[in-house]
Amino acid sequence: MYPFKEIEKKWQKEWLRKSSKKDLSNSKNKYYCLTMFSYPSGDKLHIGHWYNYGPTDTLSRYKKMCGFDVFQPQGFDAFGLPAENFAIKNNIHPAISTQKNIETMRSQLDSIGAMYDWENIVVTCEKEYYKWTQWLFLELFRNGLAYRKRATVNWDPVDQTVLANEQVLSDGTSERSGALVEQKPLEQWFFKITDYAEELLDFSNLDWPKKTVLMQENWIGKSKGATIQFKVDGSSEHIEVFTTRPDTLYGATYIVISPDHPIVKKITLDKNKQDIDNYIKESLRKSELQRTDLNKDKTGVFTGSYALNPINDKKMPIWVGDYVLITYGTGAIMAVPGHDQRDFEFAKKYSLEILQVVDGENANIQNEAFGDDGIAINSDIINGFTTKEAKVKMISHIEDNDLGSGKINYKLKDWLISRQRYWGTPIPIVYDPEGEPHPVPLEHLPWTLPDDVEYKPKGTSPLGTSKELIDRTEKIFGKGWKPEIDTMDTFVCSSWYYLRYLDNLNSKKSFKSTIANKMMPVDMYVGGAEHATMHLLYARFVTKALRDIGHLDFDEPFKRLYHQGTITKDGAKMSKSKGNTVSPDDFIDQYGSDVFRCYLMFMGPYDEGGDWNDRGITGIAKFLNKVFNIAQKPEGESSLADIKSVHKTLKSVTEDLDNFKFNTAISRMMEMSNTISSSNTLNKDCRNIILKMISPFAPHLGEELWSLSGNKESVFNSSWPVFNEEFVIDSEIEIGVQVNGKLRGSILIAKDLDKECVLSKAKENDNVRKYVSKENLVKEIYVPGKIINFVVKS
Ligand code: ANZ
Repeated sequence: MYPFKEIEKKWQKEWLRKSSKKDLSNSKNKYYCLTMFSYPSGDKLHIGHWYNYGPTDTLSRYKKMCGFDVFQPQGFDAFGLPAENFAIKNNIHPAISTQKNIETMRSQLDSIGAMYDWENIVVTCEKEYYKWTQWLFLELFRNGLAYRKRATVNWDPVDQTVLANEQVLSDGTSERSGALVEQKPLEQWFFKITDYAEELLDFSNLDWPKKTVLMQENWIGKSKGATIQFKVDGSSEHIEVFTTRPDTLYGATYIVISPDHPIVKKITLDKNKQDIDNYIKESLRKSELQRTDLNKDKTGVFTGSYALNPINDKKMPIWVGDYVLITYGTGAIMAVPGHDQRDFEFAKKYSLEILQVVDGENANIQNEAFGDDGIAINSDIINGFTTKEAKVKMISHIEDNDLGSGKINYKLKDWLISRQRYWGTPIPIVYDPEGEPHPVPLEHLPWTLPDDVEYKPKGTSPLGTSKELIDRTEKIFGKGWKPEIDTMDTFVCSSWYYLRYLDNLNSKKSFKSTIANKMMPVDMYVGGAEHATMHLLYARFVTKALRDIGHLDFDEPFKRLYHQGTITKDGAKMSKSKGNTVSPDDFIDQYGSDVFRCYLMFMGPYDEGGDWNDRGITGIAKFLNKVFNIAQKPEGESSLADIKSVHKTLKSVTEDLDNFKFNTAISRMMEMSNTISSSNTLNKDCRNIILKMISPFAPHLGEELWSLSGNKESVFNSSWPVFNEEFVIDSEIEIGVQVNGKLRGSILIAKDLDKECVLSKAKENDNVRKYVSKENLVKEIYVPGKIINFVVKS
């Protein structure tokens, strides 16, 4: 084995020694290559991290050799629950354990040998960073994009904190602790991401995986429909509903309102009150996801009151049912059991009227609702119209008659950012004696996270126990003033870090707009697909908000997005929370960092990942060893076959690198090394190409071999080689020979061989000879370079 330990240590040191902070304000031909930074929550980097960082660095190094001014920063997403839970479990203060973890991870990251711009490091739990996260909060607050509201929130009883909707899984459990999430009313801070719902649906200038775009679209959940007013019979009250199917108004036979709808109290008759109250209590225990689960039994209670269908004055019983959510639409629906499956099940259960008002293929509302589009029936003014036409007609009818109006709704809700935990950015808000919130002025930022806190969770915010924070607030603002004691969701920290990387040492500003406008958007963002709806949506929102406030002049943070696949272990996702991680350190010790990186890239297509096993790693070690030996062959002639192999490989590797196909690039280079290894000498051109080509994949080895062959400058300052067309195009081609249209053989011919020679060569082919003779030959057809067909008498 080549002396990888020595080589790797040497070049890591040398690269670090030579690296210096880039002047990004003067960057030409920039390429901002970003990987999602890691949480220092456990004590070690695992293979999954390496899988994100190693191959992406290969891309960065390649891009640098292609002449791009590559910026590849790295940092730590150091606040938040994972870090805090780790600290609690190990009984050390999160500041200390986080720092320790960062040091370990930093040395592991160094062992990747990536060309990180470490001078631009950000660590989100440091004052120098979170001061500006607080600035971001205040910018949003001043511009009406951060507000406080009492809301029923998802409460994780194990982690003792609120969770964003995105952090609750479809079975109603917390994605982190696995606990069944409860509902709890609390005063919380929100960011108004919903203001951007429409713009966030525009992906036109983004090169993103289709699946991720679809997930964001579904998460934003745009619905076109109408709101319609229903008068409550015998009262002055109205119930407004949101529907995506105004064309089914004639089929609406009852109303369902959410248990938390304020009108419930007003319209419930005395005799129904007890049942309704019990039902409301019961449903408050369920999460939204449990309530809307399509497979769950729908339940409800009759209020005793009726509404009038505005289109025909028919009486409709008003029910309370928890499959209707207060947070969506208007919190009330017109039930159309003939055409909505949830309503159908509800109507069957409680024997409510089911009417058919849309007809179409397979419409049979005896067994289930007919939810497809079709033709309106039993619907007076819209009979005979298609669903699409009927919707338009009905909306104009209700608008003309003041019964309601057309409306667009989004599923997206505002981003709940308050957390009742210690280890996060303090929300820079103080309350006056009347309880009104006020921003902490910029001069008092960073609004520091106090130390005198019992940080273990108890169900209320730990910051409330800090005497220092309370004293500080009163001292600055006056007697009776109180600090906000919640901290921010860690996703706030990561919603803008790509901007801070650009200007990380700026003590006067979060970042300089001129630098951001020059360097952004990120040209290539590589990270896990699990961030499709949270981080990636939040970052887009923050960029757009900062643009509108006047700090940025671009619309999107990440122009191209790529998700590396997941590395599994025995089928399960490798992750710290599952405790099935494999540490890369032992492999690096045994085979070296370059072998390990190449092995990860060789495992399979980069976006597919795979199940971890180390069976093939020795094959990669052999390959790099071979490269090590080839590079040291004496200089001399190279055979045409060798030259061709090198140029052809270069062509494929270049194409593969542009398309993230690291695995096929490596197998091409393996083939090449097999071809070349038996030759005694190597010409200079071939050697240079081989060394340059291997360098992004095995950077330490590449750099060492490049220097051994007499180069003073780093191989990464050299330019990516260009293949010679002449060696890539084959001068010989293979063409098929048919007899009476049936393929009987193939021949290898020189590309410019004339027709006569081609035909006689074809007739000499052993198999073709069996079918073709002078006697039976009728016609000879030759399509140059493609095919020969002999027509024979049978
Ligand atoms: C009548 C109707 C007839 C409906 C029909 C659907 C089909 P999306 O597409 O998800 O926006 N809805 C409205 N508000 C609701 C709430 N707060 N909780 C639960 N369900 C609610 O779905 C909109 C449809 O979901 C609305 O259109 C309404 O049912 C229901 F053949 O109204 B529809």
